[in-house]
Amino acid sequence: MTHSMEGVLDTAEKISSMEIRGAGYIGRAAVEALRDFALRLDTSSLEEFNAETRRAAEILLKTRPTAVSLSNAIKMVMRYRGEDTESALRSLVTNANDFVERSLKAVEQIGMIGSHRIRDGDTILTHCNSMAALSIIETSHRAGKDIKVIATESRPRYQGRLTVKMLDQMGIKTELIVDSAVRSVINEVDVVVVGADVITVNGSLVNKIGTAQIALCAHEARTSFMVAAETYKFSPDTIMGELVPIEMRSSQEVYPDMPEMVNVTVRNPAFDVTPHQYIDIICTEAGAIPPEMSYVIIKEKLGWDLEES
Ligand code: RI2
Repeated sequence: MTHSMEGVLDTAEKISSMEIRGAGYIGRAAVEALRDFALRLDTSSLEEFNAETRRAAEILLKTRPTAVSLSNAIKMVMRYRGEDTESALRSLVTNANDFVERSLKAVEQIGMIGSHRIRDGDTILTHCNSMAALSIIETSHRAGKDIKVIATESRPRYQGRLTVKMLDQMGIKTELIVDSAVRSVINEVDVVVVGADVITVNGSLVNKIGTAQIALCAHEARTSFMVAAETYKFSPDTIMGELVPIEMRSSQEVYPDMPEMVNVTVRNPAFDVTPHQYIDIICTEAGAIPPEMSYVIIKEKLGWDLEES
């Protein structure tokens, strides 16, 4: 093994343990690790360069199974071309830097586009900790709209605590609730805004566990449900009929010092699926779309074609 694989393994470990988390953030971190690995590769053989970068890409891909941002980001970088190692490296580095730049810009654009749907005086409910969703909230606040946020804890990892801290720093009035309090507060909510780990070809959303229950509740209460998703959160594999794998995480996250029991196990799915019927709009950097338009995003924005799948 080349010595420089260390950085890749380190980033892979941080993504698996969720020290680095959030669908967009893991995509950017993986791409940066892959780029830095390629830059340190000491070889003049293009064959070796290709094999080594592929090996690094595979390690990074295996870290978290659900978020398609990871595989889309890595695929974009691995589309590099070159007739020798020098030009291949240049192309790979350009792809990686472009992805990071476009990804950060997308979060900003989503904030601007989504904020048009937030009215002065609105109460927004959010779940987990999504940079794209927070961008919509922050942009609305900066535009001078008087908004209030209700944030769920998002057990078992409590990403809601990160969210309320960020909202506090933005100067936005925020209330933290336990996940099971959503039904009790939904009639005070004007719009639910959440992020995305995956959008499927039919416009369904895979996001932090609990999202589907919130959507059901919002639907019953006639409350708008908005998703903030960069175009690289859309899944080309779902065009091929593939189902999105749902990551199962350790029981320790749910019940750390669980006493020994014979008949009890803990199930800890990290994500769930919200049917597209419960989604009013998906805000992407390419515009606000109805979920039914997801196919167009996959075809046109991700440059998907059959051969690649
Ligand atoms: P951004 C998170 O997953 C949540 O599911 C959140 O909605 C999603 O990433 C999107 O985050 P986790 O990594 O890309 O906490 O919008 O499991 O930041």
